Amino acid sequence: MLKKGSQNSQADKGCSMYETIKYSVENGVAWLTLNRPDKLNAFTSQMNKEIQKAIKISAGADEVRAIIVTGEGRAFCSGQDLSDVDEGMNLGQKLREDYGPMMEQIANCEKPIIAGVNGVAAGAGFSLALACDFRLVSEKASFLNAFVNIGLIPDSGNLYYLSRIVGHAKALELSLLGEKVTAGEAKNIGLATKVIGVDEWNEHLKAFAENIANKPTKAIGLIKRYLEASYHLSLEEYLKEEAEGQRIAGLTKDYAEGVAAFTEKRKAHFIGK
Ligand code: T3D
Repeated sequence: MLKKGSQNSQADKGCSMYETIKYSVENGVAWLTLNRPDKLNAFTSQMNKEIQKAIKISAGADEVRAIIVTGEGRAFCSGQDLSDVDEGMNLGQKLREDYGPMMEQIANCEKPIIAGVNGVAAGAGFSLALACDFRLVSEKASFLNAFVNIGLIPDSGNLYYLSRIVGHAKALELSLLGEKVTAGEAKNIGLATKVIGVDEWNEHLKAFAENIANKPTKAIGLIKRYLEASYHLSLEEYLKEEAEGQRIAGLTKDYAEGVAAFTEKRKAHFIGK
């Protein structure tokens, strides 16, 4: 059986434990807002760890059935804080210690994660948006694979996700040229799930997240797990794993509710169990 990373079962709604992000839970949705607007929400080591913690808590909390990651102010995230790096720094070590664990935490989370891309997403901020399951994009937002502009390679899983989402040729183009992608182009190349007008931003983001939070959460987690596994397994191995996944889904209360609702010709009320 395919296993995902261990998750904390402790629910925590308080914001007081965070300094670089804001965290709250409402109507089954955890809102994780990057909160360094004067630096366009650039990552620091502390922010990497706080995001990791908030995702872990959300993953283990029964009342959370969807997660939104968004940014405070005019940006989503401008990537690594470039005022917080020293010449000669071991960037490989920084990735292993800060970015890698954060990206693994996101990848292992079986709850749906929505990037609410409210403004520019650059460098590792772009990678963060790519790692999410959906990218809801404000019409004033943009994406920038900024790494090449400062002599680095795209990191934090960027090439892994980007090539899967937009294909090899487009991933190479965005990574080698390091030019901004507008919200409209992001939609055309399959990077944006949906582009939202500025006036409808909050309302639409909330509605999208609450809609998915009301779906059968266990099945959603299994779908995420098995889609990812499909890239690494032979068809024979995959079909064996898939049967195990469906065995698990078939034991959930939500499956029973889904069938009952169909039979009774009513809307299903899923509880995420
Ligand atoms: O290095 C390692 O540790 C390894 C890991 C690397 C991961 C990475 O993410 S590498 C890539 C790092 N990010 C970038 O290279 C992007 C840098 N930023 C930009 O290219 C532009 O700021 C944006 C395209 C994101 C936005 O442009 P614009 O014109 O809207 O805003 P701005 O005027 O450039 O920035 C506004 C302020 O935010 C400005 O500060 P000031 O002058 O008002 O005091 C600017 O310095 C600051 N800011 C923007 N991005 C960063 C930043 N400060 C620190 N780090 C940033 N990444």
